[in-house]
Amino acid sequence: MRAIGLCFLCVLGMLSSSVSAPALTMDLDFTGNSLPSDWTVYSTMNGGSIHNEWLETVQVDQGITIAHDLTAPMSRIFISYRGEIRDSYWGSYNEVHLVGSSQTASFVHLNRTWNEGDDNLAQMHLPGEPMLRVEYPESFPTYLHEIEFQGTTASYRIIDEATQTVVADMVRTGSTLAAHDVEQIQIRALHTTGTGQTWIDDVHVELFHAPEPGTMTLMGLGLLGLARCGRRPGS
Ligand SMILES: [Ca+2]
Ligand SMILES: [Ca+2]
Repeated sequence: MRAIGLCFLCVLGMLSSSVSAPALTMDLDFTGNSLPSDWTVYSTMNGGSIHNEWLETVQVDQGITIAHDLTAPMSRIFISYRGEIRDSYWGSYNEVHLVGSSQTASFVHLNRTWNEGDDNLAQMHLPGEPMLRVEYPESFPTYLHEIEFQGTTASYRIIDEATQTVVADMVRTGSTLAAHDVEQIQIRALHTTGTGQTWIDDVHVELFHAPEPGTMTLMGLGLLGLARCGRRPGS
């Protein structure tokens, strides 16, 4: 009877520690040109603003950055958003930065003519690793961005929303900044030269808590207990 009870507790421990629902889900559509209370306007440049119910910058060094502070260490961070960049000499940017106390992981999509010619460029930079870059012919549809950071591995995918064409798909591991080190999420739209709106909208964030030491102990006990339960008496 005692063995059955122990096995039950072990299975319960395994189940409770393997559930992976996000601890927090956030959706920002900028309705009313406002932000949820746990997001702030981190900085603006030359009138960049929440306008037309999205993050909007039009031209000549306009930018806006919004930020959310994480209240606990996260094992996994997932962010998606929709955005457009524009033809620009110095650069038109959609950016996400995952900021730790001294290091930042960056996920940047831009167009620029300066230095390297007319193309779009996706960049993923993890601290301690060389920057990953994907260049592809410039075009200016709405792109869907998907960013995932788990442990020390990150991925960044950019998809042409209308045609569902994947234009960039980068994965890199070995970041010296781990997901549980991230203290703040920053999202930025920036436009330096050119005309037309650079914008970001429909931001979706999923945050998964890092397992607490007690949960890891419970899971370890669960594994140990299951091993014992599976052993025949006297073996
Ligand atoms: Ca919107
Ligand atoms: Ca260009």
